[in-house]
Amino acid sequence: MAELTYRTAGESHGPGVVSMIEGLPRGVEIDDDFVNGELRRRQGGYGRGGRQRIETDAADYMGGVRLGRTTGAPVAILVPNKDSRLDDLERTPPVERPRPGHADLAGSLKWLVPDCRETLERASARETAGRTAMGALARCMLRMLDIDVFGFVRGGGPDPAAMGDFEVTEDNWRALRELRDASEVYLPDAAASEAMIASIRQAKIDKDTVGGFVEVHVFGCPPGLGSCVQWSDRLDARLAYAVMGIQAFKAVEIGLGVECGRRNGSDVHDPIGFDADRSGERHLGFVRDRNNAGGLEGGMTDGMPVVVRGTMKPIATLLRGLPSVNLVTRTPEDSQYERSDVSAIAAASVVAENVVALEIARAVRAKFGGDSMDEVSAQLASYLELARALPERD
Ligand code: EPS
Repeated sequence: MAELTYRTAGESHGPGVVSMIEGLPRGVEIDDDFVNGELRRRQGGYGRGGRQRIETDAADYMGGVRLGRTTGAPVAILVPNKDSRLDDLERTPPVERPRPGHADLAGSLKWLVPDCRETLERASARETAGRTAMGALARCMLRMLDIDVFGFVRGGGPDPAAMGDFEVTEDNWRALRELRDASEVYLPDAAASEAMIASIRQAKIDKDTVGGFVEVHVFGCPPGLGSCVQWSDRLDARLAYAVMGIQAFKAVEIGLGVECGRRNGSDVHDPIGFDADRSGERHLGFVRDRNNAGGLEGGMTDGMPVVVRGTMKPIATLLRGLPSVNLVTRTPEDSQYERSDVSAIAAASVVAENVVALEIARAVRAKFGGDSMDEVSAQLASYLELARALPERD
């Protein structure tokens, strides 16, 4: 069926992260190097903790794949955990001093247990290995339709110099991707990258943590993905849902985002032009000289690149602890330390890139239907042809 859904199960120190994605058509060519490359990138980045030296994440397909291609059946993926010790009570001791900012306290109250262990095991961002693998698979489908997704870290932390000052366009994103891949924090601006690394290094010395901003750009979306007819089908809403659903995210913006509230309409909305010579492009010739809308108007793609930005708070596990309360004695104590990251912003950019891809893929499946990649490609081509002939119709 053409409805794409995706779910995960698994704890940070359980046997593994299990994912299931349903609704991919038959015939998606799985690029193993790409999928496993995304999993490796998610494990990386300056400021990561000791766990990533233990794990070597890779996708193990348990269903829905044959001879390197999707069959149209649900795809089940296992990313095994090497640091599996959930039932070893000595190695997974109780956590009774909740970390402010983590799921610990809310989960303890929700499930009525003074030990935060089970809550934190599932709340852990280890789960994002599953969404990354599924998103990478969705991108294998999108690439077959000439839709590309590019994510990176824009900056973060207290130092203003740790913000990349560059524009992302259809023409420069591949070059930026090389710069990103040369940066230890996945920030495609050498000076800002150095400043951000310095902030993370200092935070480590101070037993503190660092958050930041990630950005995802999607190139090649045809117009009309998503819908204005029902709130839950608005693609901007779905993208916000998906990005906000990443652990530790506190804000999501589309295009100009929060800045829209400070400007008048003439300074926000993107004037529409028409250039017949460019009707072969995904915007069908309806050109814009800016993209404040972030490629989404009325909850639908307009043919311009889709631009999503997310804000990640600093990791809640501070080596120096924060004021908290012991859930058993109810007396004030500092929060408990569990091995963690000083910053996971680089990893978060990989997760954001891949969850955005999942939502774009979901919208593609909803609009073009079909059971096989051949059918999806034919439907897309036929829709673009009809849309180009728009002035001749009615
Ligand atoms: C993570 C693995 C975890 C944490 C991190 C994400 O490993 P461990 O707890 O064994 O050190 O480093 O989890 C969190 C940020 C969190 O909030 O729990 C991973 O693989 O991404």
